[in-house]
Amino acid sequence: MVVLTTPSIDHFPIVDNSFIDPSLFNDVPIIDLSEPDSINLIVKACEEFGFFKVINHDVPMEFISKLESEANKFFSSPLSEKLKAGPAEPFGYGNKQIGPNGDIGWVEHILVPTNSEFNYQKFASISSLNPDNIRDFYCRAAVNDYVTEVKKMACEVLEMLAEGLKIHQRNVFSKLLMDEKSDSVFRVNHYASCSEIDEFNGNNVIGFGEHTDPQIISILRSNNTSGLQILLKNGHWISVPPDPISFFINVGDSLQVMTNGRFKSVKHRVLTNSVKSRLSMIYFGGPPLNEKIAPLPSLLEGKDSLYKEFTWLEYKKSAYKSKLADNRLVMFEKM
Ligand code: GA4
Repeated sequence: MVVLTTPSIDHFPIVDNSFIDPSLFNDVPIIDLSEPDSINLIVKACEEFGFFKVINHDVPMEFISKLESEANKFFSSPLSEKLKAGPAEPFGYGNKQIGPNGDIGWVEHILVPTNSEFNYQKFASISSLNPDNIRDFYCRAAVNDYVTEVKKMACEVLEMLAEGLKIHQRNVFSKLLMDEKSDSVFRVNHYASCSEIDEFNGNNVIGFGEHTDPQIISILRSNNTSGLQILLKNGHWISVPPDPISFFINVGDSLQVMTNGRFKSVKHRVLTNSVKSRLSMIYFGGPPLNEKIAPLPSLLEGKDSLYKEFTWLEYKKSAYKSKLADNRLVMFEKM
């Protein structure tokens, strides 16, 4: 039997509200996918913020709503049911624990692999996970329909980026997500409303601590509850107004490397809400494990690479040894 011990509320990381800029980030770059002129805007957004919002996408609202209702059903089911998805190692159900190195947050989540190559049986033999339970969530939750559409949109965005960067091969980034061995993952986070924040004089309990995403690109959709913040270059954390009919996209560490630092992988975090619960679903588009991650030659423009060469597997292994807030790219930077 899996025993899940959850840390007591006094051990949760909090944010001192006096350091938070109360204004909302109303200048979040908005990319209209039905607008051909958006290519330059998208490049600019990746350079300035590593973050933008996408509207007029073709992901059917019915897939989004179906998955949202399945996810709500899953998270409101008894703990004993949720535990059947297996402990998050890393795939499965996690409650308050983030990653294997002691990070905690006011969140429960489920993480599933997305590639067709993934062999549940083989995975089960190297972990304590029952493959039927996680496969059950995967099917029940209509993840497949949703992920197929979101991945299509992610590829479209990556192809616009390649074009905006004047890279000859338009699918240079998207082919990594399309590869049947692509190591992309899908996560649903549920942040229950956290009334305990009163004990901290109104300071917010952290749902998911500050971090950058290791992959190429992350596509996030949330319900109408706020909580997501991004770190601006001026060092201010700023709250992103929620928008359940749009997607928020951020540059991951791997795309930062492939563009030799021209695009920035944005630091972000999630604060809990005292009244409403937040549900977010994120598709993390990653390359195959054996893929070499290095700046694209056409983007070097005679300059040296800022990074030592590494494979995605090497990066991933080192990421799983790190703490959430660590800068995972430093050890791959050239002196
Ligand atoms: C952050 C982005 C994704 O949620 C994730 C996370 C992963 C995990 O929770 O298993 C990590 C974290 C994330 C980065 C550093 C390592 C790995 C927890 C952690 C401490 C699924 C991912 O790919 O990297």
